[in-house]
Amino acid sequence: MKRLSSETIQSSHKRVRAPAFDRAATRIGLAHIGVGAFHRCHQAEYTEDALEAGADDRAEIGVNLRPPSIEGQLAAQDGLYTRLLVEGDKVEARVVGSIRQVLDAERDRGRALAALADPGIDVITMTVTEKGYCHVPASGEIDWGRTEIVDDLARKSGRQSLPGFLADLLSRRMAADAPVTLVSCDNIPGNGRILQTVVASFAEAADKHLAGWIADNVRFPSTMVDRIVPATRPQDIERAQELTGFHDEGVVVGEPFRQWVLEDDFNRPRPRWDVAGAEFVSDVEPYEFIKMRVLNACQSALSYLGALSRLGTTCDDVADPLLKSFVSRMILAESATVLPHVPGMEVEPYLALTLSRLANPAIRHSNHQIATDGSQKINQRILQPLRERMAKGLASPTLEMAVAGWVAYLAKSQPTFGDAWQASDPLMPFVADIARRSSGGIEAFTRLFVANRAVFGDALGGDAAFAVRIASGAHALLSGGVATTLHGAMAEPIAAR
Ligand code: CS2
Repeated sequence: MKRLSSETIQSSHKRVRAPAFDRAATRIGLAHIGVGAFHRCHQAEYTEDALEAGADDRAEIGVNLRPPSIEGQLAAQDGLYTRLLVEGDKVEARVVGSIRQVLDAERDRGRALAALADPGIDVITMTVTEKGYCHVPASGEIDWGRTEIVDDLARKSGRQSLPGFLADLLSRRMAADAPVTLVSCDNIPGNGRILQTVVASFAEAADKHLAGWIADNVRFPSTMVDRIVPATRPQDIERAQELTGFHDEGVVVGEPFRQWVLEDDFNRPRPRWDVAGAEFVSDVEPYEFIKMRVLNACQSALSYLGALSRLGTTCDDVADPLLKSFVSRMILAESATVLPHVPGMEVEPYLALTLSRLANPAIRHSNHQIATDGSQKINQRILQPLRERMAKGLASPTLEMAVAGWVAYLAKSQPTFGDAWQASDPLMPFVADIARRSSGGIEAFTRLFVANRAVFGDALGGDAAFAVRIASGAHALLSGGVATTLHGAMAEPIAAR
């Protein structure tokens, strides 16, 4: 089987959609940090569409700061890869060519920095996962206690964290007098503000002159990005192979739906992602709130409650009538009351669309994948609406049950609570410690857990009644079973306490 590449694609005998533009005539004017499946199935496809429409001539260079090696995946393929869109039994394959070059910073840091510092690069997008920003989720400030940040501040170069790496990069761009726009495409609210905060705070502590240059020469628009793209499985690679006739190490699989809303704050010519449907608006926050508090909140709640019910993927979860009505009730009766109004994203139709997307049986998005790094996700998805309701004196039994589901999910990963699965979260050392200290008692575990201020903040972390409610929810989920417990939560009144 031939490997996909610029050369082999010329001789393809299958009818595969391939880049309909001259790749050699493009220039590298965009860059992306963190070329994972999500980037390849989202932003890179918007760039592909802009190139194909002849609206832009900027292709991109992709850089990975950490494994997996992007050079291993894409260098031998000249950056080409197949993206499959799947829905039910329909599948559509497209070979994407907007990534012209890839580099692993771990292999050659200097080369990656030099490439990203090229003044010809106008915009650098990034997907580095929520925890990559090294911020405190509850406050959005840089986490000065993070080992990577402490280590990076002690160094003058070769910095490893995202804020440190960007400080190294921006010093080079300062030397080259090359302003740039940095676009966070991760699911954290006000992602541009958070990126700006961590970069500016790090620079302020490391090099005040650089901090001043950044303030004048770097923009950080916020964005809302959306497409469901689970981790690629071996069978996806086989499927792409059947459709295209090529072996491809860079296959990505997503749903047909996609959306991208960006804050219109660029100091370099804006990429023409608008020709592919991206919207440039003055304020992204309302869009982010709706996406994270509806779609992402449903995904997270389902992932914990689904895993506790021994279900495998989101589509299995929403096929369960009780889980589906639980999340619908959580959004409509509770989260919706603290959502902004965005024309075209009204809650009821948006939730209906969300549930139909989540029910797509061709998307195998595993509960454990979504449950990963919950400490970085729960704030924007569940805790923030809960806090806002609490401030209005309103009870939130289903949002709180989603939190209890998270606590029970983490507890069950521990030997004292059954060692049911392996959970993955930066919080795991803390979880292991409090599990040992509470020796199998879920109430004690929950009280210690909820007192974690970096996740819960002061209002929830210091609220003893909240801790008691979460503990009793987690206890019920673990001992009384998921179905009975959810029925109980859905029957509770939600008016003022
Ligand atoms: C998911 C998201 O894994 C997760 O945390 O909730 O990746 C989700 O699929 C995307 O935000 C959809 O745009």
